[in-house]
Amino acid sequence: MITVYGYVPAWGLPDISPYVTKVIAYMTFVGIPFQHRSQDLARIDIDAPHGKLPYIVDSDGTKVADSNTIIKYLQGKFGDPLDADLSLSERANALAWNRLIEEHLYWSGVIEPRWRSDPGWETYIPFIVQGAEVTPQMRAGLDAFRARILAGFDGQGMGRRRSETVLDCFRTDIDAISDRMGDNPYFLGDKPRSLDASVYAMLRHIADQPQQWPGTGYVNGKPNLVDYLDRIRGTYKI
Ligand SMILES: N[C@@H](CCC(=O)N[C@@H](CS)C(=O)NCC(=O)O)C(=O)O
Repeated sequence: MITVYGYVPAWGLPDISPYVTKVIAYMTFVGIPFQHRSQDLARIDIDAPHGKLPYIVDSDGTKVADSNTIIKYLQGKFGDPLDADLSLSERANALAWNRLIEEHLYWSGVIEPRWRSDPGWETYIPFIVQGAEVTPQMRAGLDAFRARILAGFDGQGMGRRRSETVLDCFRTDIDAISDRMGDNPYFLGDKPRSLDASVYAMLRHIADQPQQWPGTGYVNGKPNLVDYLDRIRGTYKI
């Protein structure tokens, strides 16, 4: 059995991380059994190869980090039922969308509302600790983790932009995703592809996160994205 190491479930999603949710979505789409475990955050830099989640541990002890590398590993081990018939041009297209979603939209649509915004951060804490009482020591650990994430936000560059500009980036990406999807049942057409694990996880996280910010409701204002999220949840129960 493969173990997926992540954070904790929240607001009806398997994990508060979109990348952990993505790996779980992929494994659910293709029917690979797994168990989800919460990483001890005090040990994240010891246990997680990149100090980030997800990573998986296979039953023979093989450890693989990074959601895209994990999916490649799973495709190598179990075959590639979702993408095997894609042409090179379709693969290139899928890669470009994956990068937009994971290397750009993630920062504007997830990190900005949850980690940069002070009210967003206060909203987030009870979910991270799963409702436990937050002691001063825990609070210091949480705030240190926030500083670590915000250092990444700054390093990526999105965090150096004013919030108004970040919001504009967010809306532009969501518009593009909605326009590209059009009436397709799945992002690239009429079949689910591995890219849908990424699209679904990120859009679901953005649409469902409890933080109130100027981007709240933007995904839900796109009927084709709402249909897409409903279709995948209805089919795969994630
Ligand atoms: N490229 C990685 C990104 C993983 C990632 O950024 N995970 C976040 C949670 S959503 C994390 O663990 N961040 C901790 C950190 O940046 O220190 C993947 O696709 O798995």
